[in-house]
Amino acid sequence: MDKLKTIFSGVQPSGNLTIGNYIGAISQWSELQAKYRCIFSIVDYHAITVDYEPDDLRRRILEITKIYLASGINPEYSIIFQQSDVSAHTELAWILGSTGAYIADLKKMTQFKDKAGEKQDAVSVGLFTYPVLMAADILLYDTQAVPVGDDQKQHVELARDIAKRFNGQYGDSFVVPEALVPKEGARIMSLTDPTKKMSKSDSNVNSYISLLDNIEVAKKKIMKAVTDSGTDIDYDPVNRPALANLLTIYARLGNREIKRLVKDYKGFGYGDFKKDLAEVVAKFLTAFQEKYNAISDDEAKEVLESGRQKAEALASLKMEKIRQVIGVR
Ligand code: ATP
Ligand code: LTN
Repeated sequence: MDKLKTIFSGVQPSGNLTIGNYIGAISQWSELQAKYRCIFSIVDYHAITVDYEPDDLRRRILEITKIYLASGINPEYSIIFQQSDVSAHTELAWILGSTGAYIADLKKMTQFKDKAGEKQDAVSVGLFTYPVLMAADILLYDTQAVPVGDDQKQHVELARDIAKRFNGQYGDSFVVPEALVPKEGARIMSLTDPTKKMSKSDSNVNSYISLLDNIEVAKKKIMKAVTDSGTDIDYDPVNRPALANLLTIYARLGNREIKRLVKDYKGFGYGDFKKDLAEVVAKFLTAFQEKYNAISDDEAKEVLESGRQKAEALASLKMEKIRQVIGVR
């Protein structure tokens, strides 16, 4: 029998998850779990690389666990666990940081450049070495594919390079992973500025729709979303990126094809389109939040504990091999 392909992905508990996170990453995951061995982590050690409040972090870890469950990730098929529960992640990150990862690579990372901005020397070392911990997350489980949004492709590429270098130096030890990016919706843009990606840490709350937003608030955000010049409904990401973004959201949350939407809205204007989109978003959020609210904290904690045991078992086997090949055993 073929060895089952392994899928690994994660989200940092660093803000209110948005429909961008859902469309770009999480919605793919539940589809994959029927066919592959899937491991989904709440990557809490990534979330401490920028300013945060410990109480918020604690609350968000459970919140994201519930969001995974409400998105259809089934703990009977998939492993759901908290990164800090399996210390092999930070151990392997140290090893990779000392072997396959180079400073020159990390300096090229767009996310680091964006987040550090002008003050590249005054941010935490963790923000800089963040992709090495991410590579450890992935490589630890012999992952073949990593379902993520477009912005994380570069980090997965780096994990590939790190794996190849390590394998070159110590012999075949890691599977070289690939990013799995959705064809449509890999980069949902901000509702207030279609040149920026929708981000849960944006200071302007109107730029994103959180999965847990109040329904009326979410509808207003859609109605207020910026649009391009023009009046008809057409899909043209280059010249009309704001409308293209709204069409993508409509298609993905409303289960419709963009081509079909463009046909259906022939003769209608932005106002009608946005009103319908607000309803599609409201319907999606209502159903999502109903599932989310039905999950208790205790249930989420149990899921994390059972995931911890499974992930720990896989990770400790792998670490034993890695310790041997690098010569500390
Ligand atoms: P932050 O802006 O706080 O860094 P984020 O919103 O980018 O956070 P992450 O935790 O970094 O969220 O990302 C979780 C997953 O969601 C990743 O796979 C990422 O590629 C995906 N993702 C994030 N934002 C978007 C977006 N706007 N469109 C599509 N996918 C996205
Ligand atoms: N950096 C990712 C979160 C992340 C991740 C991972 C994603 C950490 N480790 C491993 C996939 C696989 C982000 O979305 N910001």
